[in-house]
Amino acid sequence: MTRIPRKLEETADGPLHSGRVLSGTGGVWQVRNDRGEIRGASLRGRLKLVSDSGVKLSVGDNVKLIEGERGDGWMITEIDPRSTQLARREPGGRAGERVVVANLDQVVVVFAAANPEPHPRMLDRFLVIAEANSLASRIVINKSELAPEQATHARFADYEAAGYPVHFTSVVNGMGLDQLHVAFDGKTSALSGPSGVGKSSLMNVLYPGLNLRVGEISESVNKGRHTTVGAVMHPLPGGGYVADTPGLREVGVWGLKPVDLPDCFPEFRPFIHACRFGNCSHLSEPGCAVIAAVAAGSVSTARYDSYSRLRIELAETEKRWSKRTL
Ligand SMILES: Nc1nc2c(ncn2[C@@H]2O[C@H](COP(=O)(O)OP(=O)(O)OP(=O)(O)O)[C@@H](O)[C@H]2O)c(=O)[nH]1
Ligand SMILES: [Mg+2]
Ligand SMILES: [Zn+2]
Repeated sequence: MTRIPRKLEETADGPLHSGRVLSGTGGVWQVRNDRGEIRGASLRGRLKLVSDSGVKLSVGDNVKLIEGERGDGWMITEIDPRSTQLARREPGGRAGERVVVANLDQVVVVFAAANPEPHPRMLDRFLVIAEANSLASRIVINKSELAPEQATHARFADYEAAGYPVHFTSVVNGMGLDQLHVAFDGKTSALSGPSGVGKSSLMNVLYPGLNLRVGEISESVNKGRHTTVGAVMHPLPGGGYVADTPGLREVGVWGLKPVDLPDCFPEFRPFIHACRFGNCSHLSEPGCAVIAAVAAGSVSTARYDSYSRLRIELAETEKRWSKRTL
């Protein structure tokens, strides 16, 4: 197979430009080029062969483009190597990896202080998924005006202690919006969190003109066809992108081995190599430094509880899958 030269500005096919894939799940993709133009693009024939054998094009990919033959769109001639990727297991529990967004700088997990009530166990799952994909996370607690400030801060103190930046915001009174704006600018962020917490409202108030739909039950509209609903990247006026990732609520901790879970809890890291047994699961072993840290109050009981639940879940999943391949 002939390689397409990466550095050339001009090829036999015409001018080569760079772009970023904004949306699409196969077939036609929406791509934004380095001049800010957005058009439909399809994979060039020989890239399709490559994608059949492994690397699939994903939202967030950086690509090289040429004019399509009929002049009505672009052809994607090359997919640049990815710096990061957020992957999830196939819906329905089937084994297999699916890249949700490529080249992310951070995951921004949004919950509400109230209405709907935040579920810390769900937040922990989102954070583990980000950690397992080696992505930095940022937590946003929106609708802050609906709950007493001190109580809300106390509720999320575990996360600040673990080293996660936590933003307390309100679309209603403007609290925390300036700092959040700075956190998004110039970066590629994946926005996730439960329905109704105000993700779209936040983006609309931070970036007027994005016009994301607010208050619609976006998830239920897509119910039953989650497999075809992919992430959509929105270019931000000041540079950077934000990716809406519907269906991320169903994100599984696919491919994560139980032994890799402790490292996905940043506040465990100082302790995980200090246990008596090298293969300590930190669930019940004598001489476990993590359990000791929980008892001493250096690691939060709630976070440890999330860890032990997830660890057991992952061990069960692993067992089921290994049985299936026998
Ligand atoms: N009180 C209060 N309400 C808010 C705030 N932000 C958003 N809302 C309201 O919360 C509701 C849900 O907001 P959305 O922005 O649609 O929520 P979402 O997270 O995008 O929801 P999905 O798209 O379903 O995932 C709307 O009625 C908003 O007006 C806030 O800071 N305070
Ligand atoms: Mg929304
Ligand atoms: Zn241990």
